Amino acid sequence: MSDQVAATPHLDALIIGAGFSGMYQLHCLRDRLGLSARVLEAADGVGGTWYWNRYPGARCDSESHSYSYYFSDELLEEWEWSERYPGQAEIMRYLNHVADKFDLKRDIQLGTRVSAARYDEAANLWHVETESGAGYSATYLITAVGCLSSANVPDIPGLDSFAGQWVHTGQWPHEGVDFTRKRVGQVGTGSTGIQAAPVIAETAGHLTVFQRTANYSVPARNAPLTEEFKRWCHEEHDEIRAVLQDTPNGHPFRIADRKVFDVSASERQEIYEKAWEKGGLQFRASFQDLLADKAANDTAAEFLKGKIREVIKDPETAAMLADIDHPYAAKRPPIDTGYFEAFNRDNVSLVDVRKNPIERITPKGIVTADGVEHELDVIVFATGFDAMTGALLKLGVTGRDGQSLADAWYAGPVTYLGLQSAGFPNMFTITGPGSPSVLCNMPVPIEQHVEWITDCIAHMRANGIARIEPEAEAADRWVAHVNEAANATLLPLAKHSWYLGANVPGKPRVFMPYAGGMKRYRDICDDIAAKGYEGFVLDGAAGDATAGDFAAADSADSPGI
Ligand code: N01
Repeated sequence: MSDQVAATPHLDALIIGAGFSGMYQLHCLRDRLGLSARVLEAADGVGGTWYWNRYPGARCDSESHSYSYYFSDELLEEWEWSERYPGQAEIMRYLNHVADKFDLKRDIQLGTRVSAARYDEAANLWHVETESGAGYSATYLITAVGCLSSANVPDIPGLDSFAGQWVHTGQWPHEGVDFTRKRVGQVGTGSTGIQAAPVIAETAGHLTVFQRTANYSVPARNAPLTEEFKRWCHEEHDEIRAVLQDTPNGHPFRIADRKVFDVSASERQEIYEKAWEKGGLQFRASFQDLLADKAANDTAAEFLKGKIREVIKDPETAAMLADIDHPYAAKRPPIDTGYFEAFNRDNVSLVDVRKNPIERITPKGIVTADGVEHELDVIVFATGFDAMTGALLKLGVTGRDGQSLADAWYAGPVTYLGLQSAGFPNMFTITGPGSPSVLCNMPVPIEQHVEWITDCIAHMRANGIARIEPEAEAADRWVAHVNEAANATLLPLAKHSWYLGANVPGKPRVFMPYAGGMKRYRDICDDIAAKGYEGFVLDGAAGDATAGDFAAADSADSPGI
């Protein structure tokens, strides 16, 4: 265990996780409210998802000037990103810089994995245990474990017998993996696989990509930032912050007002071409109805499939890559640097495991249903995560009356605003299920949650409120609203999406993130707080107002766009 901190029997607040969320939460509670607070972090360094995801090509899909904290002007002024999209190593330098600047490390206990958290009603305290047997108690428990931190390694028979090396992209070895002249198999073609494949192909002897669901991708067009752009970021950070906070998905670009069929087919083609040339997630913002109207979406889907066919030389491979079964951006849309081009290399091949599923792994490699044994030296699982709930449920949380979080969520997560669950007083979740989180540029929802939680705790302390938790009815109404918001978009049409939990066998199929837009969500949270924490029970007394119906989702505001 590094960076040891002397054990403290009781704290005001215990925070689990030292990524973007946990670090800012520590700063707010300790330095703004003056509470005793500590972060417990399983890794040996800060950084959260970026600590673990060191796979080749790991880079953020959000543009660097938006993938930053905006709470400190001084930080914004002193930090300078080098490229349009920040790479994993640069993000780690940034997060370490933040941790040092705000002197956070002295209250972050590394190498400490939480194994249980139990609410003690009589004492109104959370008792937290770690794998090493240490115990803590705290009044407030804040989980900052990230939405994509519980690696999903598929349960394929024979994996243990594999004679080569296998790795998951989300648990990448710090010493790296040498692919030189090796036969590499990559399972998975989500955002991660699409980033990793072209980089692995550069050194591998041969790369075989096992594709279950074909995916769209738009070129990232990463490049070094110009001095002029860097200057603009420093001078205009107030304006950039305003855009980030005003857009439905927290990105630094606005969604066009026009609808797909407002323009002629040739104008549309021109708009898509320009967006393609510009590159990045901004492609989604070309029209406001791309995620609301299937016919509108089809035009973008056809454009992108056409690009795949144009790039790929081998017609059979092109057909497999363009055989995409979901609307564009109904799954998290990847962006890439040379993904499709990689399939034109002699050392890269594609296997369709929708048609011929992986049956087993042998000491030599992967056997598919057609009986072919694909001989491999390394298997890379780019198979994603038990998203949004996996890491939370692994904490072993038990709330009031001995009810576990796993039992409370047996049919899918039930939260109020993604922030709290009924029966788990004083436990807050940053970017939990039911909040916009993964549908946004993450630092934006993270800062909003941290600040809302901080204000809530400040309110409790100022008013002698010992406990806060949602009314069960308010949480149920919120879940209904989350469904309503998702159903106003095309997002649920992607049947194999981790947004729905569909990538993990046996996981309840529930659309988890809030698709009503970050701006609307922020307004709802602020309104609820302004009304005396409507829908929450404060210190045993019901809040003075009952949560309203949150207004119908406006599809034009969908953050998936
Ligand atoms: O994971 P995924 P990811 N047999 O779940 C396949 C964020 N991210 O790590 O679609 C065969 O998207 C699975 O197939 P299917 C971003 O939010 C951010 O790529 O389930 N295949 C799919 O192709 C992203 O969405 C950045 O049919 C199997 C792939 O594995 C999220 O992380 C960069 C399989 C998993 O795709 C997750 O992305 C990268 C099996 N048994 C990622 N099991 C940033 O820029 C799964 N698959 C911040």
